[in-house]
Amino acid sequence: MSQILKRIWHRYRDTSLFVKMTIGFVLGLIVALLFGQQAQVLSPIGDILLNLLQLVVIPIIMLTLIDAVNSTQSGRLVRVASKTFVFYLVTTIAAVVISLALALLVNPGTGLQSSESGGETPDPPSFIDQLVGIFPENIFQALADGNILALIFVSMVVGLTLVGMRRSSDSTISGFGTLLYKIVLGGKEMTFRILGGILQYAPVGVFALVASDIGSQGFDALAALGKLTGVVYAGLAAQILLIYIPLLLIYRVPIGGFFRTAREPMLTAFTTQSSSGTIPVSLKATKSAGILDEVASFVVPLGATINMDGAVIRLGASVVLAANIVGRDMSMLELGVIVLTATFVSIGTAGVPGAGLIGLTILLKQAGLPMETVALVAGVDVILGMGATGLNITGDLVGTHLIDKSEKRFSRKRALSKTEDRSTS
Ligand code: DAS
Repeated sequence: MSQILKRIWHRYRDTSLFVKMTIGFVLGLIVALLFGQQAQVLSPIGDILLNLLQLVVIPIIMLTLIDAVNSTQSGRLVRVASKTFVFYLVTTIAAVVISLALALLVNPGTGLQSSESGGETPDPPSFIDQLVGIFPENIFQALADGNILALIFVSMVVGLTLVGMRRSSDSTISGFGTLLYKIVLGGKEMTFRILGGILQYAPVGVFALVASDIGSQGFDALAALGKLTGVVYAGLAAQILLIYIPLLLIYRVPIGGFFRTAREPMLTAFTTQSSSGTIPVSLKATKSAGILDEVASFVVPLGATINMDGAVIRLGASVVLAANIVGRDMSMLELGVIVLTATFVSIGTAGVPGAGLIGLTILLKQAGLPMETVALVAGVDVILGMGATGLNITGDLVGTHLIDKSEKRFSRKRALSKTEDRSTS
């Protein structure tokens, strides 16, 4: 008996994670269709997966970033950071523009009326508050809040301090530095091993999440908001086809190779609806794809926090829906303001399930549109959130691949010019 169980376990363990997760996804969909609301009983099994992924997010971000800062030159760090910000800003603006253009073409929401109240509207976090929040007064509070920007800041400070200690001319201090760095490396290895174990549970969690989330959402709302859902999914596809794939081609990143690396994180994001929970899976994928550690460890967590192309696509389309419900024609100026506001709202939106609805509340308030749309859109939140989160992560991974490619080119060029200098002197 134990031999049979062992064999089944080995078979399961050796099957690719993507295949296992796809099977979990399909089975979850079948259960949702068969049992509808009743499938919600499975939600604790899915919540365990979300919790386990969140459990390793903080140590993985901190340890990989501290290691990256220690194994790279400061010039590269500054270059990577600037490229990351430019890439994320440009692709997010492109995403809102695509979504608004599609939504204005199809006009979702005409003929619809919202009935329920959207409830209290939270005040949008100001840009200054978000900026100040990057510098935490209490590291434990920042960790407990899952404040990833603060975490990135603290990890960079710790990493740079360790670099200074290791280079110190005082042998005691450099000894401490080396010891602490070894602990970081050991901790990183340990965390990735734990993640490997968690991912064995992922297919079961994915099955339960899909069954309970899709089952609880029901399909009536989908029929009523079919146009909105169609616009959002068309926008997600357009972002991949018109922005990501051309960029990958320009940078000569093989498309097949990219999607092979990205498919596990994409499926994890799609099924868990959590960009932040997907960070460990993305980092594992980029590691096995040979992406520079110093690139992935910075670009991936930052992207999961501030780069939300999928979220802005659903925000843009939902705003047009809200305007159509009240029969308001938006001017070019209003649309321009929405592009900018949606970009900032997405930067401040947490990478957790349902975050898109909070972002929408803030955006509608800013645009002076009816808050009740939130209650209406909530009917398809899971369906939209799945696609949006999947694209959010795809955008982060495209950025990671492009920046990795450009950094590798830069290093090659520099090495070449150094050899030329040496041979001419
Ligand atoms: N769930 C959010 C995320 O994790 C995106 C969204 O809800 O739009 O990225």
